[in-house]
Amino acid sequence: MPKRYTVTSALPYANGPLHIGHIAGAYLPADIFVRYLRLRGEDVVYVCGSDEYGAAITMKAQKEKTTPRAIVDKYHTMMKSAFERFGIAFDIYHRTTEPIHTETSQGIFLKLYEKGEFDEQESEQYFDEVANQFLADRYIMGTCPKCGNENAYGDQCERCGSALSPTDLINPHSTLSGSKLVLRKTKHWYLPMNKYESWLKEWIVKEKQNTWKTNVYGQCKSWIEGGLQSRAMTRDLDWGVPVPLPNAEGKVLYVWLDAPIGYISATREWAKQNGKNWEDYWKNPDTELYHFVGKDNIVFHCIIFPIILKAHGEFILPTNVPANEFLNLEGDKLSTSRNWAVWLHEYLDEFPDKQDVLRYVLGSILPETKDSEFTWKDYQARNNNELVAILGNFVNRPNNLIPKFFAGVMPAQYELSDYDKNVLAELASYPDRIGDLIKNFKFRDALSEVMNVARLGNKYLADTEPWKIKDNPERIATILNISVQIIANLSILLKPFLPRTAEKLDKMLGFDGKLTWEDAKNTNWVKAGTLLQKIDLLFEKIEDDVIEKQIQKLTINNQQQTTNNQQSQTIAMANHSNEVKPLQTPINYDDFTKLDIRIATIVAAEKVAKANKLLKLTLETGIDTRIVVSGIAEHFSPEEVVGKQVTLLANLAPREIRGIQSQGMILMATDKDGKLRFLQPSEAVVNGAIVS
Ligand code: B3M
Ligand code: ZN
Repeated sequence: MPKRYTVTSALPYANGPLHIGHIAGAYLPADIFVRYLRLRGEDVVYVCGSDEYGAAITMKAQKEKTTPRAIVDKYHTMMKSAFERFGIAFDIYHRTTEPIHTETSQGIFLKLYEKGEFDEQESEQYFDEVANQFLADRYIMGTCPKCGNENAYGDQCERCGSALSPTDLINPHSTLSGSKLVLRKTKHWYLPMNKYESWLKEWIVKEKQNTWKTNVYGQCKSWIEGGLQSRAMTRDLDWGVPVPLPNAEGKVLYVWLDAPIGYISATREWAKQNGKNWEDYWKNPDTELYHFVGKDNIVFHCIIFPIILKAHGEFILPTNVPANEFLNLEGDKLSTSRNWAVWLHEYLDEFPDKQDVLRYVLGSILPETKDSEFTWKDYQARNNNELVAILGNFVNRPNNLIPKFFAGVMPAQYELSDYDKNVLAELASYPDRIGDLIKNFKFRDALSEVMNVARLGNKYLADTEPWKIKDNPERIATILNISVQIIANLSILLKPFLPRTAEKLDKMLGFDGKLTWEDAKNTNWVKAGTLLQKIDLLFEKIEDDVIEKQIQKLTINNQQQTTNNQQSQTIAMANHSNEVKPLQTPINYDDFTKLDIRIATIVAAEKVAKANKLLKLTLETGIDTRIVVSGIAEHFSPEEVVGKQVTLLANLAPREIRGIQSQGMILMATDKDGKLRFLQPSEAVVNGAIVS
């Protein structure tokens, strides 16, 4: 009897594209797990979809000056296609804006409401009188009470990392309208999580100690032991699943309530389309439920969602939540806002045939127990030294030799040496070992064991050297037969990890694809006489220039983004400051053309004796090398200005300052706190370039 499994991967927010950190966190591990279970003949449903509600979406819409609907449509389409192209084998990729999701989540909310599981509470929350709405924490900005950062958010200060709530902020204001905020009463439905503490102590702290990963178990334990608080399950927002109660206008379900219910609605939709009963997958206690997520989602999947399922009363609870840690990139955290990422869709555009290379590299470095790191050089090394040199090389030998010696027909096995027998016995031991590793979420080790099968094959051929054997065709036949048995089993063992490569091997061996994991224990099942197909090289070497280009691209993207971010910050700050001086009397164009403004480079700088404010600067202007005395010594040291390009009013009549002839004036911007900033071209230009 097959066992029934429901497997989920976190629903990604539809507010941006997917990057390799997402993939390594919640998608590739689940995909390996599911493909393995399917090969075992189990009854599996693997569901996912886009998370389309919540402030993450409305903020993105505001930033892109469009509607939440346009944002979710755009990113849902983009993510769905990237997952497909990469080969994540969901049974359904759904979305939370579908009517069946509204119905499912409202149904669960109502059931809890009717059972009296919620506390109705009035509290005071910040209201924006200009935008006429209550604000999500992220829409509120103010000064951090801990570090004084003036740009802290209502939920967190990004400078000092403190978790905040909006009422902690000093001078809170709305990022929507810029206006000051007022406190207003509002009603919400709270889930009293403390009621479930003793149950969680039993269900997690006691029962899950030996089966949940230590990183997951540890986090849960400290949450539970630290005491759980009530959490509001509704929000004042206009983008979300409406609260299905009278007098709840303008209120929607908290996104972390509706999103995990998205797994259930996705299963319902899949069942409807495939003639299945969704309840088998969510209500039958024989079914095992697995949630694959990143570490920032642990609490929601291990504590909050299980409380909801438990409170509802009809659902099964997760057997395991094998959360991963984070993946870093080239020595730094992956970051969407800094554009420090390898974007999945861009990778697939640039390397349309290298899905398996990325699966292999990510599979080898999955952050299973601690954060790990992707670098392009490592990507190149793993491709060239492992995929090409071990797996590709091994397969290619029989692929070339059998057409040459046996006209492409699978040769027979004759008498086996002890060495042959040992190799076959070792081969037969892999499927159980690899299967156990997969079941225990040790995907890295499992993948490296699969590579050991290819290593075994390489060693076997290097030891037996069939190409050197003279006058013993039976021995050559036997060796090549055994090599093909190794390839055949590899084709099965590779399926969960590198599905496209496995398909190529199936093609070589003429398989029809109906193989099971158990078949890989048989070491003599490719029959003599089978016509084998010669296939192209499985992998190709990746050259340095390809890798250099990717590394450069990262740096360029990141710099562009930093400049964009600075510009928007500058605009935001300028808009906020009320100390901007009024405009001066208008001038005409001729007045302006009298000014000769140039870009020049500071090539030397020193302090002017007995003058605190003055620096003597030597400038390369393109026309000449000249001295300018500038009143910036309190803001910059001589060392830090040398090498800077600056904007110079070049035709200001020379004048003597402290006995030095100063020829021109450096133009500076004065910030609201009085700090001086250079005006620089966005990219270096020639000295003498005219500013007009
Ligand atoms: N969308 C958060 C995230 O993307 C959230 C996951 C929902 S899973 C139900 O990290
Ligand atoms: Zn702070």
